[in-house]
Amino acid sequence: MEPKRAAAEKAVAYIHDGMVVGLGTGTTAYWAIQQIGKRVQEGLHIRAIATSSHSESLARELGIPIVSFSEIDGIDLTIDGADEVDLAWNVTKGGGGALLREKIVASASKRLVIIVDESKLAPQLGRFPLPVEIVKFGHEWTLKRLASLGCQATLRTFSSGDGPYITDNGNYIADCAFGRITNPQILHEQINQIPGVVDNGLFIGMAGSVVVGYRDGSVRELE
Ligand code: ABF
Repeated sequence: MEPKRAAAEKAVAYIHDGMVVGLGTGTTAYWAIQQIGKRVQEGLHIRAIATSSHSESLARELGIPIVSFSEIDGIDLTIDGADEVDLAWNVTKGGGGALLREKIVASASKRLVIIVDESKLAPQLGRFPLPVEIVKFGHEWTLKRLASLGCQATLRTFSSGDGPYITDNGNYIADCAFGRITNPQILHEQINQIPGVVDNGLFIGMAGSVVVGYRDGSVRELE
């Protein structure tokens, strides 16, 4: 089985009846949503909150009951992908442009299970450009402030070239190539102090579990 799918299906086994489940975004989370949909069709009773309009549409197609934050007191378990995971389980997210809703859902979750293939494991964060959600107004200045922290900050555009990428929340994404992030906690604080920044893709100390699918076909939860 493909490593991302193996990690996703192992994590979905943690879900039990009555849970409120956070649905991640990305190609790994896609397999988790597919497996959750299968279990719902087999009788699993859950409610779910999605971290993106794309994941919500997929979940609805599969018959997964979608709720909003107005209908729940919290989330029991969120399963989501990542772009990088370091040795302390700090995570870079947002390559899929959903970092803000992902962080809100993760922060409301009793347990966040990160699902990745082994290519996402890194001794230190930074190889993957850090996504930062920024508002449109003054974004040119915000990009300059981000660059002054020591990165190459570029405005994410649609792959079709049709202008800046717009998030589900109507904001822009700046991709910030730091190369190496020696202190993710400090960088997280520095970035979020910049006016115009909504949030960034550093998830510090939020991952409760990390499940990894390997190329040799094995899958395991990191200790
Ligand atoms: C999402 O999953 C994003 O935060 C992250 O960028 C992406 C990882 O990509 P994939 O699972 O497609 O490799 O949660």
